[in-house]
Amino acid sequence: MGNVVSLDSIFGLGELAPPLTMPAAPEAASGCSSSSCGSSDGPADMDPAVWEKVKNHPCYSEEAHHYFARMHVAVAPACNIQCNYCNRKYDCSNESRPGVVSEKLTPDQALKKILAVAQEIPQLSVIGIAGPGDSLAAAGKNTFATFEMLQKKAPDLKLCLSTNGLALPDHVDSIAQYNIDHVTITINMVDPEVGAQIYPWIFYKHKRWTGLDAAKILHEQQMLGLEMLTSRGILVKVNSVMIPGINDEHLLEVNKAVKSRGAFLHNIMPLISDPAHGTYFGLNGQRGPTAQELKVVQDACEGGAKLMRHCRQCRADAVGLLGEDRGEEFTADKIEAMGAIDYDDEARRSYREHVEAERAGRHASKAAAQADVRDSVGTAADPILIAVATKGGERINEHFGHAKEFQIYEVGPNGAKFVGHRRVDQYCEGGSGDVDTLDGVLAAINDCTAVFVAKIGGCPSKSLAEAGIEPVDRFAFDYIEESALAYFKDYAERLGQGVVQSRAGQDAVIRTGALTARRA
Ligand code: CLF
Ligand code: SF4
Repeated sequence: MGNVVSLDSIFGLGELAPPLTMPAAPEAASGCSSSSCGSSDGPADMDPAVWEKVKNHPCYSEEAHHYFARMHVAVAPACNIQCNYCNRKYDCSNESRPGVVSEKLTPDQALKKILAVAQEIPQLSVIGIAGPGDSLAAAGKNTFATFEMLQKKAPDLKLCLSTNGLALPDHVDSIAQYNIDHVTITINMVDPEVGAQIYPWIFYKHKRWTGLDAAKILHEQQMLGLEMLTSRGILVKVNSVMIPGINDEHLLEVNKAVKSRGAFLHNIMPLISDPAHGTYFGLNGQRGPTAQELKVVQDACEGGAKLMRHCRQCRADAVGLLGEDRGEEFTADKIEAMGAIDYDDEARRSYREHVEAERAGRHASKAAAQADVRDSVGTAADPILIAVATKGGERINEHFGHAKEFQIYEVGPNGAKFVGHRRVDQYCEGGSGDVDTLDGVLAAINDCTAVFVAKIGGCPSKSLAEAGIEPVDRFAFDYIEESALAYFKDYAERLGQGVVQSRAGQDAVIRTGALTARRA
């Protein structure tokens, strides 16, 4: 495989060129960029040492997720607890969710795969171990063996792991020793009464524990592990699965508890529940939240631990930008067939320099667009949601019919910010659109006022307009946030004239599970 990848191909530009210049910031623009008002904190919002750790991490920085890729290696099959939303299965062509992988790897196989992917994908910045079981069960043997080799071979890649926290306190020294700067703990409760409804059992100190005892031990280990990591300056993200009727309201308590122990981010994710997955919750009819139910809980937690809203609930062997999965390009037989891989970080270095320069300009241009809206709209209109078809680079650069997900931005008088994403089936296959698929897209973005696209055909445009969602292609290949702010200014004016109606009160359907490469 070659390692020369043009930036045009990375950003998926093509038929239309992007704007070559950035809008200039007016002198009156304040220092409050949109990035400091939303989930995408920038260099002005944090300690420079912390910014260095997060700026290229697609999960820890919302902004970085438009530019950088992660790769998971599935070296940790064992788990020491049972969650009612998990049923680990190996390989299923229709499934894509955490805990599911196609191929389990040894540390040696994992290293070779990482080096192959690093040569091919210059956006790669983070290697994570997230299962398919728990990265620290079985004493974390394979996890640390993989990171030890990787640290020596490819020191520019950041190391990241994800755990349920039960064995975490025993492994904090090793985590520090291998320079693992980013740890995710899945914490769904801080009250064992709630925990007992989520975890039927745990395996701890050579014994199986059930019920309240199990939940109490897990809770204590999670809190202890979190405190031990943050006291050493290791960044901790907390993932919580939102389970309506069980822990939805309780997640506010979780948010407070993890903030007080120094968690860097809190990621509240919708429950993935389907009888076909064979999980306890799936088989017992436990539903996941709707889009607005999730947003209400996330919004209620604003002001506590900072929220992550761009999680894609990846598979344990995911490869690529968060909104894509290129795993099928790097299957075990393809990697096996390769000879020795020469490690070269040149392409990744140039890519990072390019992104660094681009982002510096963006902070000023976002601040300018925000100041313009604040001055001209004031509080005349409530925030709205906009769905965006994008392939990355923070631009509107995807056709409506080719989108497999829409990114959702909330834009209002205080700025524009990413608040989520909605998976959809691709509407246009082989040159023609599918009506049933279009219904699914409409349901997924039904709470949005507009959808921004690089291009859209007449039929879907008409259906969107009939559903009350405005198709907008006039910002094709422009930056998302600046375009959203320009649109909002115009929308507020039209709203005042009675030309458009507010879509407040609409809800949408979340389709859970991660993106996956299409299999033959
Ligand atoms: Fe992987 Fe997790 Fe590290 Fe990211 S994923 S181990 S922190 S590199 Fe990211 Fe995927 Fe969400 Fe995880 S989008 S599931 S939050
Ligand atoms: Fe599954 Fe992870 Fe829960 Fe273990 S901790 S049961 S792998 S979801």
